[in-house]
Amino acid sequence: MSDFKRTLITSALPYANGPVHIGHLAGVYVPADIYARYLRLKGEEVLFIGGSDEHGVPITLKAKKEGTTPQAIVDKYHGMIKDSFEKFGISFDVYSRTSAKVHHETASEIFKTIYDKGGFTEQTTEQFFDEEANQFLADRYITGTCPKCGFEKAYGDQCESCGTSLNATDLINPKSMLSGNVPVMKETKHWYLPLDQYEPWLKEWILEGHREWKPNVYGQCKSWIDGGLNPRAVTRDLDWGIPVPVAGADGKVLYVWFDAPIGYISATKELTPEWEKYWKDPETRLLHFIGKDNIVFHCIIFPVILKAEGSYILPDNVPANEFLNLEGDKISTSRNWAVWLHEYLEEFPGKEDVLKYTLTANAPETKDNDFTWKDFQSRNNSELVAILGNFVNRVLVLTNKYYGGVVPVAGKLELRDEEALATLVQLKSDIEKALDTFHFREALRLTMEMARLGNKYLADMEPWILVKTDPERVKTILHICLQITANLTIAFEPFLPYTMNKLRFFLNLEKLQWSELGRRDLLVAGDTVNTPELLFEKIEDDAIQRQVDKLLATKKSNELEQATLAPAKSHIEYDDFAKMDIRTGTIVAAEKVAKTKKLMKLTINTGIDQRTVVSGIAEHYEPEQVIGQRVSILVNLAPKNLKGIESQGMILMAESKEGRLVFVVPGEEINDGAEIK
Ligand code: B3M
Ligand code: ZN
Repeated sequence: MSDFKRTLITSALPYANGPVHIGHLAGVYVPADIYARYLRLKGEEVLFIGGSDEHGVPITLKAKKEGTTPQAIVDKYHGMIKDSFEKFGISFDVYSRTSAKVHHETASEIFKTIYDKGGFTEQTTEQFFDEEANQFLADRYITGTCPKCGFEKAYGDQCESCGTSLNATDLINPKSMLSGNVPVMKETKHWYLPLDQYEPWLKEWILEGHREWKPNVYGQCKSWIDGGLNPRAVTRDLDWGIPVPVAGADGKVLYVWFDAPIGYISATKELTPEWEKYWKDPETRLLHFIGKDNIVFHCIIFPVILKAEGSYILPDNVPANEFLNLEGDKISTSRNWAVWLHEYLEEFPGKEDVLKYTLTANAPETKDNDFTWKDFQSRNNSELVAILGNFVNRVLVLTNKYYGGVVPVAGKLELRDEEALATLVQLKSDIEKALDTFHFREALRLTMEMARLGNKYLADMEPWILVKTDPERVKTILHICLQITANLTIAFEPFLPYTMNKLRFFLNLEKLQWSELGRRDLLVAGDTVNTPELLFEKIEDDAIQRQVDKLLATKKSNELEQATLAPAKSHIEYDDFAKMDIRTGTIVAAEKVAKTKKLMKLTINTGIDQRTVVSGIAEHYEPEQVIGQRVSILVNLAPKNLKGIESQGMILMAESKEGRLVFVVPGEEINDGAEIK
């Protein structure tokens, strides 16, 4: 790292087709933010880039679904996403968007440069076309079965189940998302990035040159490269996106995965006229923080684009994470199986750091991981409250109580004091090692060790007992505790920035540099501290239960939605229908049929007569509820004996998705006896 002068951190640009959830935060933005804050604390030159991805089929499909324009969709969600990130304190230096003019220009220029160099191949091929919608079916406009894993809802550009990047023509049983029809093949011309030609270079650059990449990242790259790379189309037949900037490309736009990563460059341009320093100077270290489904695009396709253009640096590392699940199930926008950041912000105001803490403590760094509300609660209550909060609070309360808030003078240190202070220094170096290698959950664990150390030291020393017999010794003990507390403001700053802001206020401390971590003189005798408030509050069971219930309700409604309606029965002739004599009627008496659960004996006024009908509604209604109920009744059904009662007809009931039976009722203006036909 020392070969570099500065670091450029990018974080994946979320599609502006929906709000962001905890999976986004855990996989990408929290680790990127921790790293950016850490480098800033070290006084390094660093930029942290973010923005919304506003092109591609995910946007146009969402617009279609909401019955609005793609522009309206991206405006809405870009605003929402940006707001959530701001409130969570994700410390971007710039948060841009790919519909920005500077981005259209930058992406077009890069395409043109490669085009002019002859860096693309042109191919006319047959692509899927929806005749009803009169449109070519790019990427997510088409679904089908993944040829690799058999997942039935793979998209035309990628299978979300196994992560494979696909061409639409690879799909088995392709289907149009527009009409649901089987598409036809139609000729169209596109420009391709000849990835195959870059194979030897990729082998050398990644497989030889970047063995230090995380095993999940290196492994995916290796399997891609070893599997052989094919030319990949970088243009699409679509009406939303950046128009292909060459002659003869009417109605075509740049492929979203061509333009989106260039968004990192455009955002840097938007931020600073010195953008080239960050993108073209080999002394810049470029890092892409992403989720695992984006690995191929950031490690292979984007680098090939940059290489083909020729004047840009390449990523030095791509610390991609695996996925976060929620309560044992894959997070899914379409199934609403997520914890949405904008909702969390409303439901747990002031607890941004708590969520970040939980997500980091349980980060999906080496494998998929699970977020549970129970774990969230216990991380808060038994770690943040019971260790960090408790330690800080006791130290500040005692300092106020014994010394009126003035930092006491330390006497001669005992071995135990020296040991505690030495452990701080050791922990600092361990935390650095973890952060430098993107092991954020380990770094957080070690940082919490620092608070644990303080908590234990304080408990072992028992100043509240000693104060009666050896008040001088107590001064030393609290002096040490205050130094530990001051050190925590540095160590926790990358992880819990809002909380450390508060803690610095309690201690009357400025923001300190990372290099000062481990010092034993961050506060000096005579400095004053303020009366503390609690750093964290306990989260009660009912708050957690509300979240669990909310998810249960989601699960239930998903299941109902999935419960498929019975298919239509086969045709009958009109005469068959005409045989039925259905009338309007009113229930005039009702009683449960003894020794049965389901049956109710009804007396019904049919207009033509009063008759008895035995009906299976007793599990759904009480007799007194149905007296007076209007009904539709089939009066010429052959009588049938049920539990010793002759049933003379059948009332019509509709069955809801939940299996509830509901009366099919004639309008009020119809008298009993009217024929239904
Ligand atoms: N928007 C995909 C995603 O949100 C895509 C990332 C772009 S990064 C340049 O997972
Ligand atoms: Zn698959």
